[in-house]
Formats: sequence, structure tokens, C-alpha cells
Amino acid sequence: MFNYIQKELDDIINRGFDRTLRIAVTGLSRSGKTAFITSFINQLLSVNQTDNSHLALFEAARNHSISGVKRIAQLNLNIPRFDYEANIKDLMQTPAVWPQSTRGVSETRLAIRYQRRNGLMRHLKEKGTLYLDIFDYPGEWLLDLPLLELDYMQWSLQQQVLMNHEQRAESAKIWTEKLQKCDLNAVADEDILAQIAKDYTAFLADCKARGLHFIQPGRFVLPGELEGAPALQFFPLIHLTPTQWQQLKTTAKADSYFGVLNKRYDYYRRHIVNGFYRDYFSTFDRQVILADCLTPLNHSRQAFHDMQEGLHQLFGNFHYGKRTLLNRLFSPKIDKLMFIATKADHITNDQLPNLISLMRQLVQEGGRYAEYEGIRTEYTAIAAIRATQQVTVNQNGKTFKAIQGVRSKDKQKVTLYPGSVPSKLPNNDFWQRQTFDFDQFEPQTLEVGEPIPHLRMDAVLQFLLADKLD
Ligand SMILES: Nc1nc2c(ncn2[C@@H]2O[C@H](COP(=O)(O)OP(=O)(O)OP(=O)(O)O)[C@@H](O)[C@H]2O)c(=O)[nH]1
Ligand SMILES: [Mg+2]
Repeated sequence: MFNYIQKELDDIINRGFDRTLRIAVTGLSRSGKTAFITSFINQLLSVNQTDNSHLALFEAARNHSISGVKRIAQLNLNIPRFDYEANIKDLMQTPAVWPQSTRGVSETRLAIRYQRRNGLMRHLKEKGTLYLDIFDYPGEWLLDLPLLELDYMQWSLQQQVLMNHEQRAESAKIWTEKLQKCDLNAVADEDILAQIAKDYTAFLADCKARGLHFIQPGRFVLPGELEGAPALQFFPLIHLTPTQWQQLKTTAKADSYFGVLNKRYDYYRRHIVNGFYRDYFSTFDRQVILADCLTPLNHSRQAFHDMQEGLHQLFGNFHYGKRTLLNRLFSPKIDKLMFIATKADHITNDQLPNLISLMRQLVQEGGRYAEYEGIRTEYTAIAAIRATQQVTVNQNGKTFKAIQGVRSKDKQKVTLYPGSVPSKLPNNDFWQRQTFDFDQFEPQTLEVGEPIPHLRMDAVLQFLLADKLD
């Protein structure tokens, strides 16, 4: 009888005190979201009752208050499951390969059983469960969110400014020539619209191939099931002045090129972008923002500025509690925000402070610490899947720090000093000197039962979860 009552009581308590946390993993394409989520899940699944030395900074693992972690069925039945198993399988191959670039949305749910340490519940020696929901999606789609705030004319004028960049102007020639020839007052021909949109999409894909990040609309380069849909057949009218816009608004009929393009842009914004926002971004509790600052440094000055522009569109205006884009775009519930510089295993440990400082400059004008109203914010650098080792090298009687790993371009094991990371946004001088070279590395083969090697993922777990596991 006593057991029965005890169980009833336990059930009521558990139901009442379980917690759910939805974590937004935000980042432009190739910033490391999928690697981050894979490692995040892996580190949690690897927590055990004997040795958690690989998660020294994560208190709940260190003091063994976590009794078990499981992947469980997600709540949304219409979204594919995050393919954690496939990513782990990739890492277990010999040689190991990086998880694939993401082509659609997926979701995962974890249940963390833990012993309560604080509050009333600790007296009952009762366990709690923390449910974690995490989404993955192609980074390209993120840059569509700012479109929610822009009408067709505002967006076109913004794209017009971007065209001043040499690389863009050059590869835009084909579609801009066709655009100029199009009489926007004439009755729209579907085939011609489809053709110009195709050329425009080819231009965006070319920008992406050149390492540029500011690509809008993001769905055009990764359409998923919308491939070929008229909703993706429009383009910015970058050749019009504001006066011409006003004229066309009065003269052009609904079935004209101008009318049809306006309608399609609006549809895209209202249904596709807003749907993505509503379904995935409006209900998060905590957010991490990932930025790969090293790869664009390797590409070109243009690639670096382009990424900066993309990040500023999303986060640049987010400071001092103003009602700004990020506040509006992401859940008003967010209470913790972490800016993370990814792939920190590309550099020696002594360069980490520089990398963090560079990221701050990239995501916020001037790199100042933003104090977001009611949101705890932290800045850090990590490697979700550490591909290199830190070593010390002796040369000509001197010792210096270096990294060792299998370089992607020639699959050779190398020991090198990748150079110093600029702590501030690089100036002209920096680009002329080009004194750094950050190589890509191949992941190390993961052994069965071993956790993924990482750098400071435990600090991330601590920041995001500690207060929910007390
Ligand atoms: N050395 C190292 N490389 C990493 C790490 N994380 C990601 N990378 C590299 O960055 C690439 C992109 O990482 P992903 O996790 O696929 O990036 P993503 O943000 O999911 O990209 P999309 O799905 O295309 O938006 C990987 O293929 C690796 O080459 C890391 O921790 N260390
Ligand atoms: Mg991905």
C-alpha cells in the first residue's frame, strides 16, 4: 500500500516538475550547426556514473547528478528526425567523414533524468526529467528571416546596394541583362519569368560557390520540395529608382510583370518565410548563435564582409533592450543567449581570446558587450568535433605551440602553426599581408563507445542546462 501511494505521489510530482527546454541553434550556412547538434547529443549521451572527465566544466556530469540521457520520440510528427545515427556513422568510418550539409528541417528530443539537488524536491529524493528539443535546418534559410521586415521595394533597393560589390556585379550580368529588357508594365509571360528566375538562381548559386554568405532568398539555392514552384520565381528589381517604383505602382496592372512579381514576393514572405519563422523560431527558450569566423578569413576580403553583412542583418541591431529585429524575430521568451565561435580547433589555444574578440566584432558593431534586457549573454569559442591535437614543437632551440591533424586538401598528417587570428575586424593592411592560412582538417575516426573529442562543449552545456538540472 505504501509503495502504491509513494508511486502516485512520485507521478504527480514528476508531472508537475518536469521541464522542457527548446534550444535554437542559429547560424549561417557552414557555420557548424549540424556538427554542433551531433556533438551536443553525443556529449549528453556519453554522461555516465563513473568517469565524466571529458565534461569537466559541466557540473551535472561532474557531480553525477545526471542518471541517464535518452533520445526519445519528438512531439512534431511531420518533421524528419535529426539523423544523429548517420552522422555518428560518418565519424566512425575509416577515414572518418564530416556530416553532410543540411538540406531540410529536422528535429530531435532528448530526455535527461537527473537527481534534484536544490529546492524542496531534494528532500523527496526524487528525480526530475528535463526534455530538450533541438532543430536543425539549412543555414541558407536563416537569412530569409530579415525579409519579414521588408517589402518588395525595400528588399530590391537593398539588393541594388549589394550589387556594387565587384564579384556580385560580375556574375549577375546574364540575369540583369534580361531584367533590363523586360517591360514591367506588359502582361507577364510565365515562361519568361521562369527563365529570368532561373538565371537569378544561378547567380545566387555562383555567389555561394565564391564563399559569399549573404544570399537572399535562401530557399532559391536550397529549394527542397519547392523546386520549380512559382513562389520561387521572382527576383529583385535592382534597376529601378524609388521614383520608378512609385510610377509602376500606379500604372502596372495586376497581371503585368510588375504585378505578378509583387504578388510572388509577398507570397514568399508571408507563407514560406513566415511559416519557417512561426514553426521554428517563435517558441525557443534559449539560443546559441554559431559563427565560423575563420573560413571567410581564408576566402577573401569580400567573403568576410559579406558574412559580416549577413550577421549584421540578423543580429547587428540587437542591443540594449531596444525592440529590434532579433527581439521580434526570436522568441520573446529567450532568457539565455550564447555567441559561439566554432571550429576553434583550427587554431592554437593561445589564439582563442582573439577569436572570441573577432566574433564579437563580427556579430555586433564595435564588438561591445551587448546587454540584452533580461537575457544572460555569453561569448565563447568551441570545437564541436575536434579534428586536431594541440602540440608543442621544438625548433632551433625554441618551443612554440602548433596543431596536428589530417589536412583535408591532401589527406596528409601535418603539424603546423596556422598563424595568429586578428582580434579586430581586419583592415586593408591585413588583407594585403595575408599572413594566415587556416587549413581544413578531417575528423578523427570515432571509436565505438568513445565520446566525440571536443573543445569547450562542456562549457556550452553548463551555460545552457545547469540551472535546469539543479
Ligand atoms: N575542424 C573542425 N571543423 C568543423 C567543426 N565543425 C564543423 N566543421 C567544418 O565545417 C563544415 C560545416 O559544418 P556543418 O556542421 O555541416 O555546418 P552547418 O551549419 O550545419 O551547415 P549547413 O547545414 O550547410 O547550413 C564541416 O563539414 C566541417 O568541415 C569543428 O568543430 N572542427
Ligand atoms: Mg547543417
